[in-house]
Amino acid sequence: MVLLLVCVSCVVCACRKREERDTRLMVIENSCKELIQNPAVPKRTSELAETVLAGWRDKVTKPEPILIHAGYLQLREKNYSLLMLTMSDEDFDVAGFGVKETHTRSDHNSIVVEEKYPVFPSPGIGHAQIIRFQERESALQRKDEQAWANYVANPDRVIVYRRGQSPKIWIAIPAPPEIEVEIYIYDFAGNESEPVPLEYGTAGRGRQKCLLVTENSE
Ligand SMILES: [Ca+2]
Repeated sequence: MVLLLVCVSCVVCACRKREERDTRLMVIENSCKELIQNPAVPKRTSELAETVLAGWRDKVTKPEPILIHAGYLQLREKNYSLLMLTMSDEDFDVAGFGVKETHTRSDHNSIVVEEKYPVFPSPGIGHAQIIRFQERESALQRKDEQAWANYVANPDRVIVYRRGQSPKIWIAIPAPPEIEVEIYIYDFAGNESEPVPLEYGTAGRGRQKCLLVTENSE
């Protein structure tokens, strides 16, 4: 009897996992197809979308996350800007993102800023995400390590995150060649994606809409 219950439970669990993967695949297929078919999307981004799509379709769950595109929008009437991550993680456990900035001064000396932001409170993230951030205007504006350690240790972290009360996130607005910015994502198991350059606007069909919003707010 006990064995029978265990078997039924295993079958139900396997069905749920398959359904969950099918739903996630449907979402990722839509966003990847949009990127692949849009001629305005940079070749590097559409190639990453093709890699992601092939990865999901082979039905072998790979744990390494892939960041397809990292875009930003400056909201002139707000005290924050938006980071828009188009990403894929087949086991859906993205924990946060990292930022790598190179600030080159007029004397040609460079300052490199590297920070990791564990924004997501628990596994369950693996698709597109929009995150508020503060524009770093100087390489001296840095992540508050203590505030982030407190945030990660907070047992009510999920509630804090949902209320948008996580500590400040600093990201410089790219201005090459003086300021170059790359973003990558990582998961709870410690797997990291390759970095991609931070670019103005979002990827895909939303790109034009986002650009229009920004231009109209000027
Ligand atoms: Ca993962």
